[in-house]
Amino acid sequence: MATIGASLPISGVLAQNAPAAAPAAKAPKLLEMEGKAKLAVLGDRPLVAETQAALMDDDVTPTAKLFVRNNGQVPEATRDPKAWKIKVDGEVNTPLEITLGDLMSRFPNVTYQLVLECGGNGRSFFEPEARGNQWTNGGAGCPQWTGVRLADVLKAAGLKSSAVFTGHYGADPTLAGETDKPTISRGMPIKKAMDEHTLIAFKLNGQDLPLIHGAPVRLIVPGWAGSLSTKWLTRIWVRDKEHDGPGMGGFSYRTPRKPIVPGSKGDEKDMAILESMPVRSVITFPADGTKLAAGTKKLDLRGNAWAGDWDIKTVDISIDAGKTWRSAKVNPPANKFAWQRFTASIDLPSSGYYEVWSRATDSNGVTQPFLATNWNPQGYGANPISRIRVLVES
Ligand SMILES: Nc1nc2c(c(=O)[nH]1)N[C@H]1C(S)=C(S)[C@@H](COP(=O)(O)O)O[C@H]1N2
Ligand SMILES: [Mo]
Repeated sequence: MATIGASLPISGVLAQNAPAAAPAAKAPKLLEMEGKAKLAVLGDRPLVAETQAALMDDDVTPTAKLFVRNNGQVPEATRDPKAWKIKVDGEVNTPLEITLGDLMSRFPNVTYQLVLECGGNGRSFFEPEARGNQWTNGGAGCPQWTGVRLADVLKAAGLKSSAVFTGHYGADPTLAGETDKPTISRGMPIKKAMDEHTLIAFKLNGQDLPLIHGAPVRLIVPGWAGSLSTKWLTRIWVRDKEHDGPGMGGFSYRTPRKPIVPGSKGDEKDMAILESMPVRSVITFPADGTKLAAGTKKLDLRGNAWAGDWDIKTVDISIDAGKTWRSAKVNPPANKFAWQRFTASIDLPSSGYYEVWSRATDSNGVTQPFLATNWNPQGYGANPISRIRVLVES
């Protein structure tokens, strides 16, 4: 009979958010795609790949390292990007059908560094397992996006007083290959659509959008679930009520208004749309499992923290399971909705094994919990403290 000890996960109850590279964890399949780094593949059909923590060690996420999340197939590349048409209709005075070329020349072009984060980021930390792609913290990136403000386009169309919500459509076929129905179609309240950082984007890090990231044009709705940031954008429908496309109902992108029993079915009626993503920090250097030379007395670490609609106020580091905390230095964001880099130089009292924890607090005063909380069937909102393990050799 196996001993209890042998089956005990590291650090007992907290092992539910043990780093992905825990001894028992299988090595992930790595992405092989031109122009992309070897990201960890979470699914092939549709293609979903996350950025390993150690690959997130950048101020500005390089295009090669940006995670990929498709819900259907990748549409064919257009031969004439400038002729690509976007329709803006519904509760507007003057419906528009505008080519990408006209859009680029008619409205001011702006560039921001904006976090794009999958709504399910952190899902793997839920216990019991929630349905969906098992993201650790790598369903997020913060590259530079260039585009026009959605607000400018909506103003040009003239919002009617009945306008309350948007509904977004992209050109990607469903997994089954259908083109007559949307793969996913989410939408947001007009207030978020009118935020000056919500973009119709056509450049990523100064280059034309790659096909996999939505070429020739996509939405970027920073701080909220990535599913709002429609790739291969074809239409924005301005609605007089909450949008009801695929991805808007049931347990999709919704979290419980009152906590439910983990693993239970839940009740759709008690779910509310997930809006701002929660505060999160990721230690990006050193990599989990790093061995430090004997005699190492200091650990210089780096990471990123971000918090949906909010800024980061503080990041704290612990090497003793939260008994004591040290403040990290937190850089200001490049602009609103950019992630913030943190650095810390931590004294290591002796050789041996350490778990290094990072815990961010947002400008709203909300801190990352120790465990994924507010369990829900499709697993949104898991943002426990981030952890790496290091061994100082003796
Ligand atoms: N048309 C379309 N847009 C889409 C998706 C999709 O499947 N189809 N996936 C969404 C989701 S769930 C996320 S998290 C982001 C991912 O963007 P990326 O693949 O460029 O990282 O795109 C969003 N936009
Ligand atoms: Mo997503």
